[in-house]
Amino acid sequence: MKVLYITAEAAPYVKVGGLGDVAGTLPLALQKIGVDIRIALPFHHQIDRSHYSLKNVCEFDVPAAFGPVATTVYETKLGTLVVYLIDSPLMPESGPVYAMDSALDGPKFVHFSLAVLELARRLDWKPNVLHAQDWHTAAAVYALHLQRDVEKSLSKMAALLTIHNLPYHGEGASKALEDFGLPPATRSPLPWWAQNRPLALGLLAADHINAVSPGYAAEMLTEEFGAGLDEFLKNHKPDSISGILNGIDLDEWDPSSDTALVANYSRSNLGPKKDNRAALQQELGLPEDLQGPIFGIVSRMDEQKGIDFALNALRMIADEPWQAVILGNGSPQIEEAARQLAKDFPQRVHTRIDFDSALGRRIYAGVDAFLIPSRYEPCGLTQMIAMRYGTVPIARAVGGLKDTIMDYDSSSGGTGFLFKDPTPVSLAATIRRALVVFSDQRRWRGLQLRGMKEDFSWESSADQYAALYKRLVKDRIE
Ligand code: NHF
Repeated sequence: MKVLYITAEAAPYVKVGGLGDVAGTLPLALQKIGVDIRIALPFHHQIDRSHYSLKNVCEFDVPAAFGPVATTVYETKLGTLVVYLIDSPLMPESGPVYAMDSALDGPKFVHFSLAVLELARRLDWKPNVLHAQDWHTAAAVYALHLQRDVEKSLSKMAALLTIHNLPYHGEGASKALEDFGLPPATRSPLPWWAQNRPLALGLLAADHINAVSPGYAAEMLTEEFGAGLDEFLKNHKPDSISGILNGIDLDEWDPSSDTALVANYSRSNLGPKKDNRAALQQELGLPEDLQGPIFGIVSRMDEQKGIDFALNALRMIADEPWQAVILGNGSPQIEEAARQLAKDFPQRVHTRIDFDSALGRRIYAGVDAFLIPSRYEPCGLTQMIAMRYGTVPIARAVGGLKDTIMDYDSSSGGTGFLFKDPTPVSLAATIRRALVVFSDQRRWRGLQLRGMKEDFSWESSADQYAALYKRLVKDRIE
């Protein structure tokens, strides 16, 4: 079984969000259990050419309405795992990995998707699974579907599309699909408005669709979370949608060896966590005589993450003792609201508008509870990291959050606190519930220890992906 894992980002080469973490770790976990897997990645300008040893694999043109696109494929290695970096004049020389407007990203990602298929045709190593992620690579799934019945070299290749974020359809990229000769699916069960969107076409064409948690796989079929595609997905091929929970890299996220911390600790030696708490308060100028918990937020600041209403929830519980540390960047309005909270509560709140991974680690270790108020969350990695660091998550009961956090209950325990409605009132009520438990340090410690005991390694997810690949290959051959 040979798997070509195709993604817009992968750590350590280029990482914007959770997809980068997953794409940089899952293939390695799969390789470890014997899956012959390679990664294909656009050669973004953010990838430092001088840093990696690069081999030129092949060069070809990808035809387009505006003329052929000269494409060069390089090979580099992540350990022993082969990574293809695909370069072309359509790769911008500056600017972000993802533009705010998917129309600007259309040509680079549609070209990338088609170039990956062309690479698959040319390699001696013949993939029998194409594993695409999100809209950026969904055009490869659609193109494969259109071509594999007439092209022998592609006929044995099955396609899996993993959904990390359903609402991003790549709607602005329809012009690019047309330019690269990919027709809209006008006579398909897709809603008319989705028939020329890369993600929808990938969903239509994939042999299997999986979400990054079982919870989100089920939610995608509902109006609230289906991003307009719920009816289509509900009526899609039976057994063709499932969920596999993401994992985290347990070596990378380990409070007993994390060098960013002032004091290391573990489940059997939790004491030094409080030194990290005191050090964080000192670092950020927050008073150390606090009786209540410190809440942490480390997040992209956009609508999905619900930071806007979490800030209001904190205002609603100003009568209680707590502090909050907020780190992240994104939407200017949410950034401003987070700054304003710190201005209004200078003795309690520290806001840092930044992407600072070392400070992020000190926050995971130094705070008591972590706020994850997402409006939707396909999997979420921060709750798993928080629990590993003995920090109790307070999260909305959606998607992967509800799959990984057990809501506290005085008789059966639990690993965190879950709330239902994406409103300040609902979150404030849940924080008050957490404050009561925090005031009994013995019960709080139980929460911490149970969370630290959870197994969020990639192993079981990798086994599930391997089994799914096997099934897809078998179905394709039969
Ligand atoms: O964990 C990686 C990540 C998810 O919930 C996260 C999200 C984007 O929204 O799968 O992708």
